[in-house]
Amino acid sequence: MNLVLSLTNVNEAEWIDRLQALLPDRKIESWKSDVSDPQKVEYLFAWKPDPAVFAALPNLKVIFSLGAGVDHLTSLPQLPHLPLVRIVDADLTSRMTEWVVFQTLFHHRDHLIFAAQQEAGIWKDHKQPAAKEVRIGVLGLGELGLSSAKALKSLGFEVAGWSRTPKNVEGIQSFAGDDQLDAFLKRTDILINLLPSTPTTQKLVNAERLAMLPQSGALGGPVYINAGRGATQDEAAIDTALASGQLKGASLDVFAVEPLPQTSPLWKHKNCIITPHVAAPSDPQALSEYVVRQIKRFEKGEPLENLVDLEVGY
Ligand code: NDP
Ligand code: OXD
Repeated sequence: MNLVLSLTNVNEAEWIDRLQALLPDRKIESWKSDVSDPQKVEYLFAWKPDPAVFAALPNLKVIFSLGAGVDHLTSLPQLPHLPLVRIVDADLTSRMTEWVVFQTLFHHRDHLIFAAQQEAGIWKDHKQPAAKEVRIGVLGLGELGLSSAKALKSLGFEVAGWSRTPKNVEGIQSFAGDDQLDAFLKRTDILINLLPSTPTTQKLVNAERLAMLPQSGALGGPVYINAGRGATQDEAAIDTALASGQLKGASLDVFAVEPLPQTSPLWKHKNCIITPHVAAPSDPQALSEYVVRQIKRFEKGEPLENLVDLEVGY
């Protein structure tokens, strides 16, 4: 019934304190310390964990991912076939929705132009389209994609989403499966990527697909925004499209290699906003409460929520 944490590049002590306050009768330890009784550890809380942790804890019953994304676990050959719970939480969802709306409005309202004009002391207006003239396409209409799509719809944008299975959401056009991807891209002025990294989404946003985004839209060129995972995009294709003007702009929070190497050409584009994987940070208080709620459900014999389907990888 004890819990071990294996978190990389995260302030583990803070998480241990929060979890311990919520579960005072359990031993909660860091994998980095000597785990006092590995036989008694039933729960693992992980973010990019040390792969050795799985074999060392023979009685694990549930694995919790610190993130909404689970590719940091599913990519490990050592991952045991156990229930894997990911984060779905209102705090995380609203943080992501804020980031997506902020980046969308930034491009929609041509803020790059106005920021450059301010630097040069230029007072000059530019024609800006209404939200209803701009077609947004959200790749991945799950927890985060759907919340972002609804928020953008409420601002008046024309919104569609693409997912593996069709959706029926009022006011949001649904495209599903590989067969409908081209049609979805061909009607999209601002492409927002909130896909998980799975075997079927690797480099899904590539040169060929970027070229399908219309040049004739109300913004005067397509915009690409990604806060899902870097592995789902071809960074060289994005670099080329930004340099040639095929992409009018981009906002990128996630990259194939993080931190983004200094040698990446993406840093240099004036029309590309880069944030360091901060679109939706995991809040220790909100998410500790979530994990503890799941542990209590499990121990009462209730079903765990937000289980990952290990066959599809998300
Ligand atoms: P969900 O699992 O709720 O949603 C995933 C969506 O992607 C679903 O709509 C799913 O389709 C769709 N999808 C998956 N594979 C395919 C495919 N092959 N073709 C078409 N659609 C596909 O995940 P969340 O919305 O909670 O999170 C999305 C991702 O956001 C996470 O996996 C993580 O990588 C990233 N993330 C990034 C953060 C950041 O700070 N940058 C923070 C948190 C998460 P269907 O609905 O049919 O199943
Ligand atoms: C997550 C993330 O998956 O922060 O939650 O990327």
